[in-house]
Amino acid sequence: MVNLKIDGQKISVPAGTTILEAAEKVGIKIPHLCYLKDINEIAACRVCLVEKVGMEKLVTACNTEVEEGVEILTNSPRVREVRRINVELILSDHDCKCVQCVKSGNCTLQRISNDLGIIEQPYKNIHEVNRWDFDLPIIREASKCVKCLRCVQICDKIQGLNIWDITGSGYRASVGVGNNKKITNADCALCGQCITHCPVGALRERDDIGLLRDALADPDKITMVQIAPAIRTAWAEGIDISKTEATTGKLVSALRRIGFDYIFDTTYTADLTIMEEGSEFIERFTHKEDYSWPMFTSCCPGWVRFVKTQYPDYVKNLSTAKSPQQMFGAMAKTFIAQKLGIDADKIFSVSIMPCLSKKYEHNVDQVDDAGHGKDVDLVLTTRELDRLIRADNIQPDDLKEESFDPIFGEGSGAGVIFGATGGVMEAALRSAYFLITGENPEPDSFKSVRGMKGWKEATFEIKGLQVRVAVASGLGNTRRLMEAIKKGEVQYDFVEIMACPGGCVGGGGQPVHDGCEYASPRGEILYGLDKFSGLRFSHENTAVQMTYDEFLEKPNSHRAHELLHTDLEN
Ligand code: HC0
Ligand code: SF4
Repeated sequence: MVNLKIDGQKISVPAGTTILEAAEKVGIKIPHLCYLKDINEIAACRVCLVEKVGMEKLVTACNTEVEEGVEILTNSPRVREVRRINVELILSDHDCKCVQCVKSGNCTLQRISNDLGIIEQPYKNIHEVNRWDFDLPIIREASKCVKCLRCVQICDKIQGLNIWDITGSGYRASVGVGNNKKITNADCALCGQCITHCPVGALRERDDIGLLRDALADPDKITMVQIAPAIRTAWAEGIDISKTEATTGKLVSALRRIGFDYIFDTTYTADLTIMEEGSEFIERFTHKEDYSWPMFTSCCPGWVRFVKTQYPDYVKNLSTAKSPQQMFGAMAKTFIAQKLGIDADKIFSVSIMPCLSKKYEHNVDQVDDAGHGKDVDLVLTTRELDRLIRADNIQPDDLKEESFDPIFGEGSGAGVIFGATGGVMEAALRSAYFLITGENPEPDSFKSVRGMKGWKEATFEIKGLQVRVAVASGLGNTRRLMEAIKKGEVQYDFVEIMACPGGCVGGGGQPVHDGCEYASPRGEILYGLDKFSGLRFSHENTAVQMTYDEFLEKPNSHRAHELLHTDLEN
C-alpha cells in the first residue's frame, strides 16, 4: 500500500492508483474534462492539474500514480489559477453559445467553467467553422469540439471502428472523420457511443422534434407512438422525477399530454419478433445443411451496418425477421389500423428509441412493406423525448398512472428484457423451448446469458438437442467474436449481437451522465420488470396470439414474410 496525504487527509491506497482515484476514495472530486477511466487517460484538457507539495510543476491527477509520502493539494491558489487559465484557453477555442446548445445544463465544460466562476472571456475566441451537411442522424459541431479525444478513443477501443481521428496538425489540429473519408462512407455503425461520451455538445443526434410537432398539429394525421423496451428504464433521467416515481404508467401519461392519439408498446412486436425469429431458428436448426451457421439476430441496426461493412460474408447468416420497431410499423398500418377502424394512410407512426441507428433503420427502403408510405414515419431518441417533456412544461408531479391503449400495449417480460444484452436470446430460448417441446420451461432457465460481460456463451439442452449460443454487446467485443467464428475457434448455433455495450439500455440515444455508465442498473430494472410480470413468455402474449389468429395465420406464413421479414442482403 502507498501512504500519502490529499488536502490534509491521510490515505492508504494500492500502488498503481492514480491521484484522481485516490482523491475520490476520500470524497475529494478533482474536476476533469477529457478523462474516461481505462479509455481516455491522456490528460489532454489539463483541468485535473494538482500540486505535489515541494514540486515546482503541477501534475495531472488522471494519469499520475500516487507515491509514498507525498502531499497533494487539489485546490490550492496555484492549482486554482492554472486550472482557471486552462479552462479559459479551452473556452477560447469553443463556440460558447450555451443557450442554443442541446447540451446546456448537462455539459461538463459548462459546469467546470461555472464552478470556477468564469464569467469573462479574457482570450480572443476563435473556433472552427462548422462544415457538416450530411443527412445522417449524427451531427458534429466542430465549433464546439474541445479536442478531448473521447470520441476517437471510444470508437477505437470500445467499438473497434476507428471512425474518428485527429486531423490537421499544429494549431489546425482537430478531430474529424479519419482516413480522409466523409462520415457517409466511413463505415460508421451509427451506434451513437461517441455522442454519449462527448462531454460537450460537439456530437449530437439530429433533432426531429419539429417533424413530430407538425404531425401533432395536422388534423388529418392520426399519431401513433410505440416505446422501446429500454425507454421505460431511462426516460426519467433527463427530467426532474425520481427513479422510483418514474413508472411506465407515468411515461404513458406524459405521452398522452404531448398529444399522441394512440400509445403502444414495442414490447408487443418484440414478442412477435420472438415468434418469427424463434420459428426461423427452429427451421434453420432442423435443416442445418441448407443454411450458413450460426444464425445471428438482426434487430440492432448498428450491428447490421457493422456486419455489412466488416463481415459481408456473414450477412446471409442474419435472421430475416425485421426488428420490433419495424414490425410495429408494418402492423400499425395494416392489422392495427384494421382493428382500430382507422385509415392507414392517415397514421403517422412514431417510435421512441434509446438508439441513434434506429433513425437510420426506419429510412431504409426495404423495410416499408405495409403500402402506406413509411412503415415508421419518425424516430425520436430518449433524449428528444425528455426535451419534449420539458418543452411542453409537463410537470412530473402531475403525471398519473395510465395504461397503454388497449390490445397493442400488451408485452411480456420476455419482450421487456430485449433492452438488455442477452435479453433477445433469453426471450427466444423461452419460446423456442415451448415450440420444440410443447411445454413452458421454468422462465429463468436461460438466465446464464444475462450480465454485462461483453461476450458470453452457453449451451442448453432442449429435448436432447444441444443449442450453443453466444451473446455479444459492443462492437469491439463483436469483432473479437466474429474473428473467432471466422477462424473456426468457436462454434455456435444462435448469436445475439447488440452494438452498444450492455445492449439498448446503454444505447446512443439514452440520457447522458458524463463519465458514468448506466447500462447495468438500467438493465437490472428491466429484469425486475420481467420477474414481476404476470406474463413471462412471448408466445403467451394475447395480442400476439390474436395477431396470428386473425391476420398472419402462423409464424413465418406467407403474409408474415411479406410484412415482417426483409432481405438484408440488399
Ligand atoms: Fe432495442 Fe429492440 S431491444 S433494438 O435495443 O429487438 O433501440 O429497447 O426497441 O426494434 O424491442 C432499441 C431497445 C428496441 C427493436 C426491441 C429489438
Ligand atoms: Fe441501437 Fe440498441 Fe443497437 Fe445500440 S444496441 S445501436 S441502441 S439497437
